[in-house]
Amino acid sequence: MSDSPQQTHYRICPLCEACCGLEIKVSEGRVISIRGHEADVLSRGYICPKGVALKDLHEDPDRLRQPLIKRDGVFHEATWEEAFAEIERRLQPLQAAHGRHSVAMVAGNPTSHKLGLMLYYPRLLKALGTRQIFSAATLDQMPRHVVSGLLYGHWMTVPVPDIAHCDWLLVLGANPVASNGSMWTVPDFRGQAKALQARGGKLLVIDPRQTETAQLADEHHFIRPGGDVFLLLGMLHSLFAQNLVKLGAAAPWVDGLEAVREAVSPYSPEQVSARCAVPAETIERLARELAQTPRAAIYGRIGTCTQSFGTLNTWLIDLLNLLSGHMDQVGGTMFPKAAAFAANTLGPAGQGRGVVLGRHHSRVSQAPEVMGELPITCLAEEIETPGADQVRALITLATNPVLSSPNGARLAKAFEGLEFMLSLDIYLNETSCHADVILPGPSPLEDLHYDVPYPQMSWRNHARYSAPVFERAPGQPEEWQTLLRLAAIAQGAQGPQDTQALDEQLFQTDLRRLPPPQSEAVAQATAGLQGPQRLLAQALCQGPYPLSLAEVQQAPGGLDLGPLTPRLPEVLRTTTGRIDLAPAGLLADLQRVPAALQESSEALLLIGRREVRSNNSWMHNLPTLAKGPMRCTLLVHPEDASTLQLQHGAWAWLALKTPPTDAQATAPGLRVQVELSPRMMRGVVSLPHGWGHDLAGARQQVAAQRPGVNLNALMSDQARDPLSGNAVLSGVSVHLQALTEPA
Ligand SMILES: Nc1nc2c(c(=O)[nH]1)N[C@H]1C(S)=C(S)[C@@H](COP(=O)(O)OP(=O)(O)OC[C@H]3O[C@@H](n4cnc5c(=O)[nH]c(N)nc54)[C@H](O)[C@@H]3O)O[C@H]1N2
Ligand SMILES: Nc1nc2c(c(=O)[nH]1)N[C@H]1C(S)=C(S)[C@@H](COP(=O)(O)OP(=O)(O)OC[C@H]3O[C@@H](n4cnc5c(=O)[nH]c(N)nc54)[C@H](O)[C@@H]3O)O[C@H]1N2
Ligand code: SF4
Ligand SMILES: [Mo]
Repeated sequence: MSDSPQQTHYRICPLCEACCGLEIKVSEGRVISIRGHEADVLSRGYICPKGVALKDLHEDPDRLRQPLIKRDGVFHEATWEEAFAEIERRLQPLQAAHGRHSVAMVAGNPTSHKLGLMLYYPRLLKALGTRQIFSAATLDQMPRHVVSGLLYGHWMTVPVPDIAHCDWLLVLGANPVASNGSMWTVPDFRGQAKALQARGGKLLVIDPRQTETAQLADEHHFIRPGGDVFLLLGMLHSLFAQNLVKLGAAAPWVDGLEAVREAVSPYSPEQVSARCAVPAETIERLARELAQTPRAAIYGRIGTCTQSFGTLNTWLIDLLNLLSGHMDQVGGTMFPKAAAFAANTLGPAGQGRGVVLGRHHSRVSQAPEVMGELPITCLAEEIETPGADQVRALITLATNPVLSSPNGARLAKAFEGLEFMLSLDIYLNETSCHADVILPGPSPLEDLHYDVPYPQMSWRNHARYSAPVFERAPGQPEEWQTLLRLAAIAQGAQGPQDTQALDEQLFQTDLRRLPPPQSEAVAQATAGLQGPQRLLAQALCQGPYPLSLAEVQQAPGGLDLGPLTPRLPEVLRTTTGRIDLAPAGLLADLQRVPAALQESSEALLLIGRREVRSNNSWMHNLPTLAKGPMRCTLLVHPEDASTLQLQHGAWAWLALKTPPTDAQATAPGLRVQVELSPRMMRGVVSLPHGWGHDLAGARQQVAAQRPGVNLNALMSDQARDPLSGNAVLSGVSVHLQALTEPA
């Protein structure tokens, strides 16, 4: 059988935001090899170990291939029809008795990497009609969406560094060498950064840890966790003080410069230096270099978002790019132009409806809705607290909040109190084990692929499509079909449903809303298609290039749509057609800063970290990634360790300095293994999230062998950025104490 034909498939990796193009060799239905695809227009051959691990994921015996139904506390394999019947039997009476808001929905990170999930999840939400909508966005980038909405008029109008032409790049609170980038699709960041350096440019990193990215940089400065707001205000102050403010290409379109000048005037570098632990001269110099380098950009990411000042930080970063004349400029920070699905390419150019925040509020904490969602840190209380619209049923979609969301133990307990829980997940894990029914998706290699959000944030414009590598297992629906079936159940349908007919109905309804010339073009572009492919063909035809699906499909390495180009004012969708530099809500939030500036910062602070062989909470079950040293360790600076009498490899007790009480109580502490690291800032320790695979009920045999500890069992769900609802996950005050037991 050794002469059996080998096939080569090209497909996009669905595991992280780098969206690398892969070359997958297959023989007799098995993966032989996975490499980076050299001819891919975006990633040009780059790959990381997780891409290679798609083989393990496809073959993982623990990956679910059948629906599971829990009866008397035990999961049993079921047919798809049995599973849908059970959901119908349990969900519909709850909706009828308690109303639509009694069903909550939580979506996780992989949702944004799946075409079918991205396009059909909104259909399920609409069918449910619930306001109890949560996602990982409020553990992550919600501040970015808020600022994009307020300044440029759409949540997804995200400026990214034009790294191909930039000569000075300041990275703040991000570690793209390990994370492969976020809210910025830039496969092979290391290669791009080295090219920048090779042309005489400079990479600078500001981070409480000397990260893998910092080790590559020309300059690294420690910052006291949570100190970014002070540093950024100091830099803006310094731009004004040194008379360096220039608006460049954005000048004709901006308002509010005087309001910004006034707002930052109290924060001289001398004033803020102690609070961020960056010397005043450095703050001044950074501002000067930013303004005086013709092609320069600042990029901030999750370390700047998961703080109580997350939205302010994101705003101040954009202001620095704008006020140094680098916004929308080649080599500065630019707006990608995606071939499909980008709201900032649709409708009248240059003006739009803008965004509205707080259209409703959460029932218990009164947290404002943002982008249609409530903060995920409000989920537990919405389940626990009696009253009208109490959450009684929950649907989770590709998410593991017991490990990924603060106060995971409280969530796990709340899940046990639900009247019904459904998980759409490919594993029986720490979250889905609480469900009554689990519906698995296909293996990623059995799924077609086109990225919806990431081309909107890519370093270069492109359009890439991948066909499935393998056929789906018999009986396994595509996930969009599962979502449509659930939408029908949410609307009261009984018994088996024809998902193709449902899809047809929804599509035709949408088509009728288009004006005749457009509807004809769309009908033509989508003829003979269905499901996500049809919606993709529609989006490509309505997009700014415009393209046919066939054109994209016929380019195995993707279509190169060129470098980023200036887009102001066409990209704007604000009501005024202008950029308000100083939105009232942001100016008001700035009122919290003076008090924070006075706070002392003596405590030991906890931050997280990412490591290239890990992916949040869910790839620890794959043998090729799980090998090597234990990654769930607490990094401690050797001098801090010596003060605390901690040895390398010893066990220590990590607890919150001010633990929450009563219902909000988190784990009293975590038993963590200490790893000495001179790369930590003094007074700061680091523990990664997504571990703790020793909880009863999960079925991930490899992960359970080295479970690690769940950082989010310790984290409080009470700390949020008030504007975005984003959780505070970094810069938390902790106690650390040596334990005497042997390792
Ligand atoms: N303390 C702390 N906590 C954090 C963070 C932090 O920095 N610090 N980071 C936060 C961030 S940025 C994020 S995005 C969140 C991520 O948190 P989540 O959104 O919960 O995502 P994951 O932990 O990656 O879990 C993904 C789940 O999707 C399942 N899955 C994978 N592929 C598929 C598929 O194709 N279909 C279906 N149906 N399911 C699938 C996996 O089995 C897993 O259960 O974690 C957050 N939590
Ligand atoms: N290998 C791997 N890759 C991933 C993931 C993963 O889990 N593993 N997760 C994916 C997801 S969901 C996301 S959202 C992205 C995130 O991508 P990144 O934003 O690059 O995430 P991190 O690597 O956590 O980098 C955040 C950095 O912020 C620093 N930091 C912490 N607190 C502060 C602070 O107060 N101020 C400043 N200036 N810095 C601070 C941390 O030390 C850390 O180096 O990564 C994605 N890629
Ligand atoms: S960096 Fe790794 S995980 Fe991310 S898309 Fe590329 S191969 Fe996949
Ligand atoms: Mo994330």
